[in-house]
Amino acid sequence: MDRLIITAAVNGAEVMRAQSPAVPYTPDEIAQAAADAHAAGAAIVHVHARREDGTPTQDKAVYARIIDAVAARCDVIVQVSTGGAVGMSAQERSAVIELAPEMATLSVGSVNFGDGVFVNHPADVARFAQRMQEYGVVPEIEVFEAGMVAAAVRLAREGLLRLPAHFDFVLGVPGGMPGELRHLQHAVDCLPPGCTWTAAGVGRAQLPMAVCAIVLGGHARVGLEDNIYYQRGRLAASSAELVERVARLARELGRETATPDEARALLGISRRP
Ligand code: KMH
Ligand code: ZN
Repeated sequence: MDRLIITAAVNGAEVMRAQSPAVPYTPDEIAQAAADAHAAGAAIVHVHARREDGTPTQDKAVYARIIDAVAARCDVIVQVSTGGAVGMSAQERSAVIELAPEMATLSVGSVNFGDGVFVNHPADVARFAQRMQEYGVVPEIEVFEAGMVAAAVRLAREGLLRLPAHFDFVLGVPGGMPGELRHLQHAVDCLPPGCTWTAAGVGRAQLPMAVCAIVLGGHARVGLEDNIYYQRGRLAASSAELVERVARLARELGRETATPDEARALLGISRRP
């Protein structure tokens, strides 16, 4: 099996300090959380831009500050969000692609997202994919329902995506596929040959999905975006603490963690910003 790529999703767009005081908001706080997660074993950090008060923004100037602040600390891969927050327009979400980051998320379908709807119109998805090709950005395809894998294959047939690609199975969003092994296994079984995948379990599904991914030969995403608890009743001190546990479990199960450069090789990232 390949080395395990751990992605740290350090803040997201929805979780606020009122829920977890460890959620980073400013570019410096996000970069420090990224560096700490990297030191704990993460090869990729998935980041969302926030304003000073913590509200989500897709302002590309803020993303540029985050990317620079991370690069000043370590060589971890920065994967920016083009998902943003529920309710944002596709236009505001996509502006960050123009920074030509190493990686960006690409959501390929719509899904109920808790009390809201995460809307991804097919025409917008095609534009996001096209822009990522233009700017040489490696996409991570976000899959909230197994049928979204077929949507990605359709994009590839239209020449908007290169296969094999890298997928992120998000399990446990209320409205999406549940955080259970049978759902993860089905999503994996739907993949075209040669694709790589990460499992991101939400809430209490985070740790079990990460362990399933370690054993099945996938990769794992943890962090405060998806889950703020270390264990029942105890908040995680940081995303790094969640990364450190998965890295330790992976080693116990016979998989070493990938460095950022090893992850670049596995995911076909050839260009450093
Ligand atoms: N905040 C969610 C609505 C992504 O980063 O690309 C979407 C999201 C996915 O977090
Ligand atoms: Zn995200």
